[in-house]
Amino acid sequence: MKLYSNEISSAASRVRIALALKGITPELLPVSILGPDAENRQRDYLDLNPQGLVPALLTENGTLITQSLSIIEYLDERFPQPPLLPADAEARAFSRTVALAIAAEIHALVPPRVAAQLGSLGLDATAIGDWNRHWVREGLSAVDALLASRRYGSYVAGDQPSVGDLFLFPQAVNAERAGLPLSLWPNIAAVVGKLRGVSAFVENAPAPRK
Ligand SMILES: N[C@@H](CCC(=O)N[C@@H](CS)C(=O)NCC(=O)O)C(=O)O
Repeated sequence: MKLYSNEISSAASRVRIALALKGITPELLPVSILGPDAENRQRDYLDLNPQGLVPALLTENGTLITQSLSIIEYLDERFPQPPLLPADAEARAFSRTVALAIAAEIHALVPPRVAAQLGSLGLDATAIGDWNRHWVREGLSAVDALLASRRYGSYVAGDQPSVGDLFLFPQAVNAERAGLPLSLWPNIAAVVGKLRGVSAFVENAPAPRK
């Protein structure tokens, strides 16, 4: 399998962590995502993946699977051990709730394409940074409250990492880099503290932007 990826991408980080937990080493195909010449906006990549985003997984059959949650669930169905969704249906729903609370309500508001559009509307780098921190702070505060009310174990949804953890860890790492300490969110801090003991997470965290 081949993974279109970028080292700074938190969405690609989720998939790299899943692959590492499954013991799978894909061929990594780097796609640049920053600046006017970013490869993800070029015709070649858009012909392959019309959304122009990473990650995208190319299976051995030549099928391209996009969207990190779809890729992770595909991997989990094909390679069931260790499972990335809890056995209990309510815990499974909660794990996906946390994943989507991050992917749909935080990450979708702060990727490079949104920053570029805000810049073209006249916002400067300081204002765009404030925009990003606002949505991350608001979104992670909601996730922290969810975790406070619905913890199923020491990770997001049980005593094993599951999809919710795969989405939480990269977002939390990037929040700290943006100047938002995890001490703001004690429940997230506790889970991320556990995840820092799992090499698949630590070794596949998003790299800092240079
Ligand atoms: N919902 C998508 C989000 C993918 C996404 O936004 N990836 C970012 C990198 S973290 C990207 O490719 N950004 C390029 C851009 O914003 O132009 C997923 O979960 O895979």
